Amino acid sequence: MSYETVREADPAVADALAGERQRQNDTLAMIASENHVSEAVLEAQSSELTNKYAEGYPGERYYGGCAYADEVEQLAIDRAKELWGADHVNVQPHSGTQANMGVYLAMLEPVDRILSLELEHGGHLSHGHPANFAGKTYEVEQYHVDPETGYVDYEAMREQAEAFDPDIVVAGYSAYPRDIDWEAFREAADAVDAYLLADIAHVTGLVAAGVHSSPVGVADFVTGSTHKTIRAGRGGIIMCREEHADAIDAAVFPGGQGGPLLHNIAGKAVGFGEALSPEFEAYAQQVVDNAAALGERLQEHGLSLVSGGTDTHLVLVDLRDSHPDTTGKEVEEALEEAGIVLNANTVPGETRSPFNPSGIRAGTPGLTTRGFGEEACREVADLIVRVVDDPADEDVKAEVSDRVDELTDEYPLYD
Ligand code: DSN
Repeated sequence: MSYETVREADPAVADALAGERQRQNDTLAMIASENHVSEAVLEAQSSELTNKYAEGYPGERYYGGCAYADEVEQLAIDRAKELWGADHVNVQPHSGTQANMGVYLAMLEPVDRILSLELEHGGHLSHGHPANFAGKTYEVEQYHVDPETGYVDYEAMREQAEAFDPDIVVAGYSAYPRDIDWEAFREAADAVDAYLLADIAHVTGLVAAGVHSSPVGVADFVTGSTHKTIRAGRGGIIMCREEHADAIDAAVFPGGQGGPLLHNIAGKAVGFGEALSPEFEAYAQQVVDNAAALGERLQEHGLSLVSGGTDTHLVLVDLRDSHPDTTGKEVEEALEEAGIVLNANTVPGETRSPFNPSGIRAGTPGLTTRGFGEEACREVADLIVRVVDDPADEDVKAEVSDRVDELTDEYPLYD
């Protein structure tokens, strides 16, 4: 996409936009929640639908002039139903957090109880962190991963559910590298007559492609974001059975949001259309294969992975065993200087502050979109380890940066 018109109108913003495009082209995006959408999704997201108000749902709007808005939203809904096999889909949530908020608003009263995974064990703020509306509005208890294995401790979660008697159990995470036993959560929720919410924000694309187990049909509600592994327009989504459709729709609008962001919904529709192609299944499988290759090579270099590996698009490195004096933030900053962008992350049993935690999280969706395969990901692991071993060494960072330049030239992104 060219920013010529923006440049004429507003050079300062055009400089920043062009700078960001260059940054994405010239660096390796390994933040596990990020990806690179297609030019078609970019174009759809910047369409004139940004001008349109369309409170309501297709065919039932509170404004005139909604014919094309209806078409676009219905396409997004229909494609999402096909992708995930859901009975009912709401594509209006502005983000994954807004999607979770929609479910809570629909099904819970203030002070009702949420049982969810603790943030530093891989959970998400919107699952009930005290700093988030969910933690302020509901009574929250959190379950954990087993400190030995790094896997969700299903037995302890089940016992905790029985003791706490939650109204909703939340499964699905932001920094958890393993597949999820949705049925175990279903049983735990059923035993205490609670709803089950599966938040598949990170793995939407993997679930759609069948390379991660699906909670659709098992959980009462499935939420997600639409710009991570699924690589569509930015925002959120809620899926549920028909019996909850009206409650969910009313909770999203007018319950928690006003006008839908139809330009983003157009991007969702285009991205979902792309994800229905056989190529997307191959992409999702490659994302998982690449993460496995990345993780294995990091382990060969002596780094510890939480849970000992990955089934998904991400690896979570606990630096405390191999590099006890190095923090995740130091590594994040040094790697960014070298052109590899990932994030410092808390790890289970964290002993440092969340601002300077003991781990790093790395994902392969962005690299895979660029065309990286397993061999290239193994080389990226080698580059990461060179920097982890000595984050202050300027010569190492310069050498890694030179190699990143070659790789980004070899696997180009946007024109
Ligand atoms: N911020 C996202 C992540 O990085 O996992 C989740 O919302």
